[in-house]
Amino acid sequence: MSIRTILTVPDPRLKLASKPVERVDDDVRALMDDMVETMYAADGIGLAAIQIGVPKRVIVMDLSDLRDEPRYFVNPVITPLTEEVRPYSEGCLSVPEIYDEVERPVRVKVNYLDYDGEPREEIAEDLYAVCIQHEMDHLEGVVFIDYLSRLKRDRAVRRVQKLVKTKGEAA
Ligand code: GNR
Ligand code: NI
Repeated sequence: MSIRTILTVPDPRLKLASKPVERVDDDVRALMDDMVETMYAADGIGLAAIQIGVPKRVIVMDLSDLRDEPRYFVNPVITPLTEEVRPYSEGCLSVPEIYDEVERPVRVKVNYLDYDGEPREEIAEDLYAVCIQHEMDHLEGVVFIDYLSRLKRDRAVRRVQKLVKTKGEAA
């Protein structure tokens, strides 16, 4: 297992639509293992493969307090179950230190293949619903700041560029 570098905006790879996985094999499981290690190292609650530069429809997540309940989603599909939306202050490992409110449906159905390639279906609510929709967006090349005003988005990108630059100089 290894910790991979997380891409940050405005990296053009974050705009790519990711491709479906044909088979959940050991290569895909090795990718998911690296993603979970990378997510834990960065203190995130979710990570999409494109965030480490791999354009495959793979997501990992851990919403547990002890950070010992990793979940794996291959080729996920979500269906909104309500028109009711709720705002939540979102962050993203690809937009470090920026937080802003995004409105999303409060309940969605999630169909996906798990770590063993078995099909699963779940109902997501609360933070799970927020996170899976945030991650699904990454698979389509969408980052949460794309929902903000042009002004806020441009400001966020510039702040991230500055942050990455100063961190790079410190290293
Ligand atoms: O770690 C993360 N926290 C978070 C907080 C609110 C809404 C969504 C998220 S997902 C984010 C990790 C990430 O960037 N996943 O793509
Ligand atoms: Ni994100």
